[in-house]
Amino acid sequence: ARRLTVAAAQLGPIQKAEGRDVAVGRMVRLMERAHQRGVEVVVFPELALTTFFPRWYEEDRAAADNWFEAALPSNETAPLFEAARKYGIAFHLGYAEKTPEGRHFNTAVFVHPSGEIVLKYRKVHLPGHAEYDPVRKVQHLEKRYFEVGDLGFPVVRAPVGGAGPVNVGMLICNDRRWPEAWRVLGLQSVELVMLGYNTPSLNMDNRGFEAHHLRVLHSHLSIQAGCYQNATFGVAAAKAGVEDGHELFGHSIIVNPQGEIMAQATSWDDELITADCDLEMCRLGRETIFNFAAHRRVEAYARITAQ
Ligand code: CDT
Repeated sequence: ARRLTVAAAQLGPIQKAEGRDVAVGRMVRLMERAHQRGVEVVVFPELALTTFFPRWYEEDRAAADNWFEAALPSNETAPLFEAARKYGIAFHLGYAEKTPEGRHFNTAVFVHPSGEIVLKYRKVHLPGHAEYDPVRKVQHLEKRYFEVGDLGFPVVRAPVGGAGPVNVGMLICNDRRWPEAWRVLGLQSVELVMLGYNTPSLNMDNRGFEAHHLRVLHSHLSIQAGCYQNATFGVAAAKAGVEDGHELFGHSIIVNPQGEIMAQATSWDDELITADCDLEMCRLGRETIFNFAAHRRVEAYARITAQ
């Protein structure tokens, strides 16, 4: 068995007025708890260091730059890297990235306990809109503040914990709803998909009714199907609770390659959920029903990549 103990570190709300020091302090405490439970990988949510700022409209885009990280680690995020080194824990962090060239991305990194960034991913599926939308109850301005990710869906084979090399990949929030994104990871034999999300409990688009309970169903359905159809473990960490007056539904989960939920958060607060993963479980799907080499029919899939 190749065993790996993973955790989703759900975060309760981070209010607009709260600085990164508050979020990082809470995250370090979650890493302490992870260490006590023998965790080898901790997954933090999307845009984990601040409130979910794309709900706030700035006419001048540059005025939103204070939500972005120009360097990682920085003085404010260094305690995360120190905790990783101290406890020998790898971690996944979602954050807003501003590159030296002034480009903006919704980004996640996977950091080895040594502090080395072994994988970076930039969100491809940006939901929402670029201009202020008067019909919406709450704005969702990801298309205003971020460029579409330019790194594809990379998978890297990295040493993680005691399991030896593991094929790790990442998705960010809305990406989890797109089977194509999962499949591109699956085609690289991914074994562990890490993803963070900030998802409102209500559809704020205000253009039709979507029942409250379906929001969680759609999130779990997407993650469970993605894991099953690509024979991978998935660790999905939410930001949860009432943030700036708006509710995010939480319900972080860890899923196995059979699509089963192994652990689920039950609070809207900072909460660590963990699971012991036997990575050999990925082989069953990959060598039978989802043996891609034997059973995929790419000649029938041309529409998937046609513009
Ligand atoms: N952060 C993020 O991608 N959230 C979206 C909300 C969709 S509503 C514009 C999601 O798919 O969960």
